[in-house]
Amino acid sequence: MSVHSAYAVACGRGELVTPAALKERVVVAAREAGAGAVAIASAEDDVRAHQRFAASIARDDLATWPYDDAYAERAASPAALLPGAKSVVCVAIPYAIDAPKERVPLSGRVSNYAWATDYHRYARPILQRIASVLDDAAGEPATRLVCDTAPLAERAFAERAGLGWVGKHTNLIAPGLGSYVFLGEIVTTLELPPDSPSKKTCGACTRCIDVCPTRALRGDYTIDATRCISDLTQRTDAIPRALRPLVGDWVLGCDLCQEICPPTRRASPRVDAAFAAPHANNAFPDLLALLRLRGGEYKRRFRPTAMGWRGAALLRRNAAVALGNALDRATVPALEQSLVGDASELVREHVAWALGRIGSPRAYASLKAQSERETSLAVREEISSALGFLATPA
Ligand code: B12
Ligand code: SF4
Ligand code: SF4
Repeated sequence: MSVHSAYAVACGRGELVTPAALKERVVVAAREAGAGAVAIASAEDDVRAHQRFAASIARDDLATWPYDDAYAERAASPAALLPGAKSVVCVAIPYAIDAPKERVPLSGRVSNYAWATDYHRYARPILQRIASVLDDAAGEPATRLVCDTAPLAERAFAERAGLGWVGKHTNLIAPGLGSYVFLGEIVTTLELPPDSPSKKTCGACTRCIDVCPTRALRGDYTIDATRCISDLTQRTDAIPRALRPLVGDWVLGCDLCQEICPPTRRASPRVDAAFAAPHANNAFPDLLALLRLRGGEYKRRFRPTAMGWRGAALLRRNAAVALGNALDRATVPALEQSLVGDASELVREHVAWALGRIGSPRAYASLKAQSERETSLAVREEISSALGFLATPA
């Protein structure tokens, strides 16, 4: 009998511990480290999760992601991450904190998960603390940590562990904590008694589906991620023109389907102050300042947060879209400056769109002037489209 699958595993400190007692230690360590909930799943391959993931790839729901069927298969198999995996310890870390009270005019919205501490950094010590209990029991490394950092269908395993249920908005809802929770896992070669899946469901509720501005949620627990504002504001190429008006004032992520979700609204989890926005500007950034954002300030303000993943140009692009949607003629001079001076083609494209959407005589004149000196084909095409739109009688 291997030490990793026995009813009693040899503890690194020389004692014997039963799987049930080891599980108890894991639960205590998770609570002490700050997890809102912890539950155990068996590490057997999840055939249904693989099928659902493969189906979503086949529908092109994840076309903006580099996923293929081989990835989907790996994501459903903890043993592909850690050979000999027996159990997956799943934790939920609550992060939702009330929005700052002040909001300046012409500000954008950032999703709650990106206001403060980057969750990858926050989760790591929690997962390490739990893993050390298991490694210690095995007397050798017996764990692999995951928090959005490796191919693993995190929601599927959290659901199998009974941490909660996957709602129609496709987020895991943990009873008492709601869906504003990050997920993290410790895959281990040790056998721990698994917990049972939750019996709760969304029932007849359809609130998240009705509120989604882009119709990304189908209602059958699937999502077309290419329509989701969270994806649109994070993709590194152009946001499809038809979807830009629907992005509204979001400049990173979107919380609409969770804000409206009854079990999430009812929940009142204890949330670490590390997730509070250090300044109202992190939750509601000034759009004109964001349009001017450059490297130094970007690193200082956003690098410690989940807004700091994809570079300043992406945030300037998103500011341009939100300004286009704000339809405020007073922003035209600032947009005009960006159209002429922003070094990023991607940003200039979206600025051209914003000017076209605002459609004032000065916006028209700036587009016309830039159409004669613009060297990028993509931006010239965007300018033509904006001018064509403006030339169309209302
Ligand atoms: C790609 C990705 C995205 C994409 C695609 C999202 C999606 N729903 O697939 C985009 C950019 C849109 C996105 C957005 C967000 N994301 Co994201 N994202 C991921 C990532 C990296 C992979 C998800 C994935 O594999 N999707 C493919 C689908 C097919 O797999 P899945 O969602 O895991 O689905 C499984 C289960 O839902 C289940 N299932 C599916 N259908 C059904 C049907 C039934 C009936 C049942 C019972 C089960 C079930 O089986 C599926 C296959 O394994 C994960 C991290 C990870 N490795 O898991 C984070 C993750 C899912 N994201 C997370 C977060 C916080 C968000 C946002 C809330 C951020 C924001 N505010 O903007 C939004 C939420 C938007 C939304 N409504 O989903 C958290 C979710 C936490 C939670 N409570 O569920 C994760 C787990 C990261 C983490 N470690 O905390 N995300
Ligand atoms: S995060 Fe926003 S865009 Fe994405 S599914 Fe939810 S409501 Fe729709
Ligand atoms: S809003 Fe309703 S349908 Fe959507 S996830 Fe929440 S409970 Fe489920």
